Amino acid sequence: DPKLTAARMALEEVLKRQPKILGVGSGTTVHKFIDELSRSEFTGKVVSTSFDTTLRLKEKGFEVVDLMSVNRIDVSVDGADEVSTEPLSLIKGGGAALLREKVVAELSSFRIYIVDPSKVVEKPCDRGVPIPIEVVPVSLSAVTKNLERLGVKWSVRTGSGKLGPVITDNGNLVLDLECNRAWELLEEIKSLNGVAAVGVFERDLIDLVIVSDGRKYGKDTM
Ligand code: DER
Repeated sequence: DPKLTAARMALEEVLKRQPKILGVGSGTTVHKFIDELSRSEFTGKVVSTSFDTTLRLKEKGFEVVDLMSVNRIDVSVDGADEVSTEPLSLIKGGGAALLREKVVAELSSFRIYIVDPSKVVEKPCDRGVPIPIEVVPVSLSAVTKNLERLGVKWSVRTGSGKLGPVITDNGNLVLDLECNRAWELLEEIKSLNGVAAVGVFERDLIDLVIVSDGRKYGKDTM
């Protein structure tokens, strides 16, 4: 199971660094990491990036510390929807947890991402996944009007089990943007009034990407 393999490789890195506070991302690869972490000798505190991760950590008996109450995080582990290598960057937000994931990454000293080989491409957008953005509901019309002005195709993310749009853990909406045009306009999109987060993590938020086939990108491991 490549997700389990990547999770175990990340756990090894984490235990080497003996973090007092560990940031835990979201998604199915991170689910495997949480399972492995719960069976390890890790004794630190954890901060979460989603209700899903919080409930899973709580279920495993971890003390989940409120993200707002920490000033810094030692190490974080998260997944990604696309890893491009030229330049090294991530597309995240497939699980609609992008805002808190980016907060954790910005507070963390060492950020580890775990992916299976299907996520790794050479150029941004090669994988064909959209770029998610988190939008404050009241600003939806203004944001979509601006996206159309910029020539960016968008769609409101709808989920299963609920009619209408996905609502994030922060009470916001998610728009999925066609990747190529959005990639060219990342700074403009980030600056639109009502856009709370953009699901692209660039080099400054990446320390180590671990692929389950053994490839590693970013800073050398310790
Ligand atoms: O939303 C995210 O960025 C998550 O990390 C997630 O999309 C990762 O995907 P996975 O479920 O394949 O690990």
